[in-house]
Amino acid sequence: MKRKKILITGASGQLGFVLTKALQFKYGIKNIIATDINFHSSLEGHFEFLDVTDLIALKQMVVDYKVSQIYHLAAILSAKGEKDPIKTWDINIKTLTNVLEVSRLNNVKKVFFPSSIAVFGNNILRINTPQNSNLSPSTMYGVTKVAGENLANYYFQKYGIDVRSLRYPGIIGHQSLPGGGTTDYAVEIYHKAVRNENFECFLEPFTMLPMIYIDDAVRATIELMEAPSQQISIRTSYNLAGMSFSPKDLVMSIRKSYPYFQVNYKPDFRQEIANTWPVSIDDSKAVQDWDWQPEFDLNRMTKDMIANLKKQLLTTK
Ligand code: AKB
Repeated sequence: MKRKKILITGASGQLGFVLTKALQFKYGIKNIIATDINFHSSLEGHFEFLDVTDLIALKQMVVDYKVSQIYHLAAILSAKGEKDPIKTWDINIKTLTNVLEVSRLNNVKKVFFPSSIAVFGNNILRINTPQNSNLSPSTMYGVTKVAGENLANYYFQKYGIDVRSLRYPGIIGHQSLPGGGTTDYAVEIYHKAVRNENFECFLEPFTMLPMIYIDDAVRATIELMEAPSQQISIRTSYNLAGMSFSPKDLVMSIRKSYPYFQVNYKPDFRQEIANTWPVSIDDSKAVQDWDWQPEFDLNRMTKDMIANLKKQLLTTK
């Protein structure tokens, strides 16, 4: 059997960093090429600087290393994207079309493209948001994800490229910080708690959003990519659920370990984005097609986050 050669874009990002390690573990460190425009100093193995807007550079790398799969994670997220919507459109769409075109022309068989709950906007059922909801996103990031889902489907239908995708909820992990999302508060809050510092939350206390622990997000990605092709019935992007909670729920969970943890609420423009997103997600298609089951609920995640962040604090002291 031909060995997989996997190229990851955005490997220094919040998800990319952890997914790179998981893929290195699963397929062998020699078979993974991690790329980004920034270097994460804890990344091990083969790393290359790559700006995915540069079609020639991407193509060269795919040809040189005989890449057979691409996980394309590089993107601008929802909140940062609203500061410069045109740049967000340019970067998110240009990088995805480059990845798909290079794949088409150079025999890359499989591509992973992350979508997001940001594809949903007003006019949806916000509780258990169904897979086939109307997609009218409220952010440019969401607009690029809707377009990306359709591009993924197009390249599958027209050229037979095995593109697979997940609509990630907010991802929470201890290994790396998110950059520029509406759900970022749910990571930052743990960093403050373990340092015994107060936290200022940019969302209102009862803003319930879909979230997922990074271990589950990484496992879902690999399970989707490993599933037999005939089981994949969604070629735009699968709804994916982990848990749902509000800032208030999260504070209560943290207070089990830090009873005096203080939070004050100062909602900003990100509140308006969150108001248009689902409260919870119906991921029955993922359950049906490739047997998806999350393992982490809020309290289990909190225990794991706190234990790991405490360890990190001790080693950096
Ligand atoms: C964001 O908040 O922009 C991301 C996402 C839900 O896609 N975390």
